[in-house]
Amino acid sequence: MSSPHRPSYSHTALTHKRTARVGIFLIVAGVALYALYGHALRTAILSVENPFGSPYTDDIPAPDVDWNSRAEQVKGSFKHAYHGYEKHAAPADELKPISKSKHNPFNGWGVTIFDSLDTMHLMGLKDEFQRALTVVEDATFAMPTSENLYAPYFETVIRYLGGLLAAYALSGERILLTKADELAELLEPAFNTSSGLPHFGINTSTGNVTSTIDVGLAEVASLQLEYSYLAKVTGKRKWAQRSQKVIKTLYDADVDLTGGMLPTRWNISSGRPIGADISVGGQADSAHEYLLKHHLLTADTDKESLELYLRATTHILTRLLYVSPKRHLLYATNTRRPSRTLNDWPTHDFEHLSCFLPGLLALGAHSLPLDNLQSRLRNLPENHDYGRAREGYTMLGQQNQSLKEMHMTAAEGLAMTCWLSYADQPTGLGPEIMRMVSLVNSKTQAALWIDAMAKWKWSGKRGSPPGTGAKRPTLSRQDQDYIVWRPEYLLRPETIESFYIMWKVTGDARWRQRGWLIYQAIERETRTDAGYAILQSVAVKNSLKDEMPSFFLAETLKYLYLLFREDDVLPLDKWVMNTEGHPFPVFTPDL
Ligand code: DMJ
Repeated sequence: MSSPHRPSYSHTALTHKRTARVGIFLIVAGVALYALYGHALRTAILSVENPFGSPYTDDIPAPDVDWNSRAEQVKGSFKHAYHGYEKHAAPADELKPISKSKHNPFNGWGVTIFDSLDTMHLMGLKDEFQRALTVVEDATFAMPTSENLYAPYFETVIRYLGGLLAAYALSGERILLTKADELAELLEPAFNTSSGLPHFGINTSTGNVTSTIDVGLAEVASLQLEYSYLAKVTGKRKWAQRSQKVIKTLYDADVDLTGGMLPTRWNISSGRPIGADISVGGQADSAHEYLLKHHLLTADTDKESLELYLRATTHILTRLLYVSPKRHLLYATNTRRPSRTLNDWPTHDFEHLSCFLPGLLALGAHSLPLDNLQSRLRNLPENHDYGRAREGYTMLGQQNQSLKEMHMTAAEGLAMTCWLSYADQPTGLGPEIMRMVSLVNSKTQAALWIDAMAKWKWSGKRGSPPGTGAKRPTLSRQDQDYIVWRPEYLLRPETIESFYIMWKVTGDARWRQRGWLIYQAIERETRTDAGYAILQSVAVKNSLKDEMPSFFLAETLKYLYLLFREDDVLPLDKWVMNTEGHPFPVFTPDL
């Protein structure tokens, strides 16, 4: 007889089975949920709401701020980072700032040195610059080990070639140009494609190239500045032809499906786009940037790139900008289009990488005759017929604001969201990706910015345009209107880069002060004995990770330094920065 207090064996077995099934279900569900929401979950668990108090009280600078002394402090930070690299890692690529060791993610040729050359020159660090030149003199650009089978073409161009050329432009040191030309020769196998779009990677020792045919837009279309300038200073026509062929391939491509904007994936054999996904961030960012910048660098002579830029920005302003439901944050989404017949699907992700966009829009609004394009273009935007491009342009024209104002309004709103992405965090540093909350309930949802602008106009233009105006930072996750989707802070430059241009274009000192607050957060949260380290999470104090990317010295610290310096070292109408923050002087092409 079984005891009344003890369940029978079979009952126990059944209960165990059920418990096991429930357990397995919970584990599977847990794994699935973690895979889907892992980053956000980690942030939510690890962060305690407002554990450190808001780091920001005021973004209006005191009238007596000594900006030059702030620039000097940034120079001190650069020295700390570079000396740490020299001591523990040189001549390898990058410093590991916690373990005080080194690693070689970019061919092992000393990328931190090449990427830092022009920043050192601008900061007047003569000894460091001379020491770096000795490494440049010895460079052979051979692949050092079998681990580094291929030099990634894009990274090699923007960091090494761009770094050499900008340092040459600033210093006139001939060896820098000689080495730039040598490197470009070694990269030549990349252009062994009928489209003129480069291969993803090259082995500079053997001439072998990667076999991938499907390559990201940024990787195939971010070389025009470097090659056109190289042609100018060497007098070699073939470098100009490399750049021109890429522009022609992009210009001739059928981009009806994406409203005239360049999609994210490209077939380097046919020179045609693959699919119709669009991004202003990862995989695409610098290609959009080079459309405007190549037009400006070539003293406004490259009309095709300008036309492509107008198509891209028209699509961005009318289809990719949204205003969040509660806090009215302006953001730029990426879109996916799974097949020709389906509609674009907005991801509502706003990436740190996309925070270059406000600066780009402001630079365009400042430099282009946006409301008098006849003076510059034969094929005017209103005559375009790339799917919805003409429709988009008409929509912009109906806003009762000049095109210049529209571009500047968008720039201001986007830069504000990029700023809040920093100011809202306990560390004061911005995450890699925010996923914007697009739907609260049927009445409260994100709106296309262009629709919100039209509504604002018809209701009498009360208050500031949608997505702009003063907004207070908040540490309350509920009020933020976004989820921190990827919580890392990678010492990236884009937000500071945009503040620099916003400051130059608007003269509004709040952009400088916001830059100062971010600089203080970098010092407080990321500094180590040997340099500066990226963070695993912007919500977690001391979540340092052992990496110091070279773009921190090439861009983040350079833009901070330039933002604070009182004199105009690189006037916007005379110098154009490549996507790695390397400045080239404006010139008229003769090749
Ligand atoms: C840099 O290498 C360049 O700015 C590039 O265009 C994007 N990624 C990094 C910085 O975030």
